[in-house]
Amino acid sequence: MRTRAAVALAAGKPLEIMEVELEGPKKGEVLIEIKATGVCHTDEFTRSGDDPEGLFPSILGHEGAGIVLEVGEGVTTLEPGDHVIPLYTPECRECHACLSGKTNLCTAIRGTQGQGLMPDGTTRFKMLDGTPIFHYMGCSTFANHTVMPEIALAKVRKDAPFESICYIGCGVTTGIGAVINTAGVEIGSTAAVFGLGGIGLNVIQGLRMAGADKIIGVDLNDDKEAMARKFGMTDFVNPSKLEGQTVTEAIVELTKTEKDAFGGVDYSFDATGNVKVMRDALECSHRGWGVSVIIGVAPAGAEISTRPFQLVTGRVWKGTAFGGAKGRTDVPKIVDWYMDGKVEIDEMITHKMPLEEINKAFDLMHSGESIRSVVVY
Ligand code: NAD
Ligand code: AHE
Ligand code: ZN
Repeated sequence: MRTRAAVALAAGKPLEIMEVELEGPKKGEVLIEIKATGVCHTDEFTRSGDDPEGLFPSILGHEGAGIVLEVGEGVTTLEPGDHVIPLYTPECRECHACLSGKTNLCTAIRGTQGQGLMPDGTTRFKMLDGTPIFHYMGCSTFANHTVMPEIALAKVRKDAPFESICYIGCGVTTGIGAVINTAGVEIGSTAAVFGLGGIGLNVIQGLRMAGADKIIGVDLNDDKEAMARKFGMTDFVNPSKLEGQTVTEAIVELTKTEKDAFGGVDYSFDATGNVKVMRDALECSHRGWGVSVIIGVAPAGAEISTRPFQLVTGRVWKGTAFGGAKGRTDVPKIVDWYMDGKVEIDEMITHKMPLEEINKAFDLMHSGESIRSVVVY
């Protein structure tokens, strides 16, 4: 069939809207009509050329929601008409990782996924001249139709609006999951969140759900403060406005009490992708027990560093992918939370646009005007 897609033809170039050919689902695969997709900073990371796994031409997008149109041979858990959220972290429930109970990082198809290919080593997308187009993170939601493996689709209730729940396909789940699954934040904790964008705000939302007392938000853009306060941020620090103090010192100062001369937060989160910020996030966490979670994705060649003394004195550095969520199991539950009013999504979706205007979503991200842009097909 033919479908419309925004194609990344080369690193650093705007996406180009075009008709592409899409082959139908093979064994174990499913054809989906994508109804809406969020634009995450990770899409920009790859579009820009910073992603060591970036491939071109490719169809980016990994934060979608849609309807099953057709299932391939052997598909048993989905049927046409089902509503689904694509998963860049699949859940096969059979691989060593899934059976370990220790991680959400299913390994069933990670090899081919990272090469922009379907599990059989081929692509389903091609240009009208026959040039193959790579898949992206196993999803490619910047196409009106896509083909995905059954194990990478979460079946969700049919009354949930696509334009909102697409965000659960990455940002919402990553932010809330980082707090609940990865950090394991307890009631009464103190926390710092670096980067108050589409992920950071969901970390704040997760911290409020977990019952954190003090939630310090850090961003270079003052315009992010108001929205973050609505979601539960109690204190705001703009590192570029500090005089005679580092951001780490400012956070330590905000958390010192009469009983605690050391100060430092119980939990910190990087949602910027900047390795210097990752260091600040670790170093503002509490001596003896602070846990710092890296969410941000850093460019090829970037490395983190700190004095080993920071770890010797009890701080723990962790990372999280998709908030540690097991997609087929957890995503339908998060959709229920949204429908039951337990998590907020709509206020964070600041812009909606048709596919033809998708490049605006990247402009809005760069200018700091948006939290999340959603493309509605
Ligand atoms: P975003 O662009 O919406 O937000 C980033 C925020 O960080 C912006 O508000 C920006 O002003 C702020 N910022 C930038 N540099 C800063 C600095 N030096 N100090 C303080 N604030 C700074 O991006 P997003 O969609 O929220 O994504 C955030 C990061 O998380 C990206 O690196 C993205 O690739 C990554 N991510 C990771 C996962 C995962 O599973 N680990 C999932 C989704 C996104
Ligand atoms: N390709 C990059 C890594 C990108 C990355 O870390 N992706 C996250 C999800 S970001 C979603 O917005 C992830 O899930 N990582 C686990 C995995 O298996 O990719 C690189 O640096 O090579
Ligand atoms: Zn994402």
